[in-house]
Amino acid sequence: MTRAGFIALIGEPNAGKSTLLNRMVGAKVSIVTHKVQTTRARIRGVAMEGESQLVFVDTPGLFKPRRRLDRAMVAAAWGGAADADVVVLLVEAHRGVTEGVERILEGLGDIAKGRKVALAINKIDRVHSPVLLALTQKMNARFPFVETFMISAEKGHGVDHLRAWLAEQMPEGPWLYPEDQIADLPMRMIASEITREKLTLRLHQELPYQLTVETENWEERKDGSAKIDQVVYVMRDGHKGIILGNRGETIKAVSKAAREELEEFLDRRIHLFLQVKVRPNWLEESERYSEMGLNFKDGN
Ligand SMILES: Nc1nc2c(ncn2[C@@H]2O[C@H](COP(=O)(O)OP(=O)(O)OP(=O)(O)O)[C@@H](O)[C@H]2O)c(=O)[nH]1
Ligand SMILES: [Mg+2]
Repeated sequence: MTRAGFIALIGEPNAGKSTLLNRMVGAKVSIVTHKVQTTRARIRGVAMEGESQLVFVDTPGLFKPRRRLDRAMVAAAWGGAADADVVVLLVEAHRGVTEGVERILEGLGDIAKGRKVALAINKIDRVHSPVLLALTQKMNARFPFVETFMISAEKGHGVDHLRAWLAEQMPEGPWLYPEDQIADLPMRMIASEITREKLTLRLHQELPYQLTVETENWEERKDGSAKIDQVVYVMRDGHKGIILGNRGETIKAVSKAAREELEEFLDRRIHLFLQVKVRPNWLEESERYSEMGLNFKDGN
């Protein structure tokens, strides 16, 4: 008898949701950075555990939204939780019950009505065990989690145990994806995300938030390689200058890093061309949202 279902990973920005998704899938499907608000839309990764197919849904971090993009991201995250069979709330071991975690706990009541909610205390590599015990008790006093796991998504501690438990929770039924599929995200979007990750890692302060990357053209070549054209949208001339860098060195380095990762992911040669365009109002353009996989109206 086969099983299959959806597992939503939710939590504050930077909790390690994307890191966990990638580890579960065994490949880098969702981008990861040390900065908050890296993931912008729901990203599905598929993992197999025995006869169970686990479809992990990585979501944007949950935080107090201020701008349209924030609101669309937070709506996508809660929507992911509401659509799942099991929800896993990730909290950071060393940060404990923050204000942000409190706010998520308030929203969990409704979500728990139709599904199981488990707690995963992540980044246990950063704390000593007494802290974990106290945090487990505190969290479980606030919300009736069906199970608590202590993990390090980065180092892999406790992840097998979590995966095995999740496999048992999946409803009986046919698999939802071919056995060898690891992600449900168009290649052009994966390509845009990789470039956005490299930009985010290189740029400082608020800038990563103010840009978006789109794959405009994807051309298959006879020699087996592909030519990919991407546009980086920014809001101001000054931002364009920062992204280009002195004599174009920043954009060159980003382009090289993104190309190398894409080549590894696709196992073929890639020619990547990046163009930076100033678009003062892109955060208010519905097309930008659909390209990101978000619902523009959710940002109202
Ligand atoms: N020490 C430690 N760091 C971790 C662990 N898991 C994730 N990280 C780091 O935490 C940072 C954030 O990880 P992400 O996976 O991008 O977090 P996220 O929850 O997806 O963040 P958003 O997409 O912004 O909501 C990265 O620098 C990770 O390397 C862990 O188990 N231990
Ligand atoms: Mg993420």
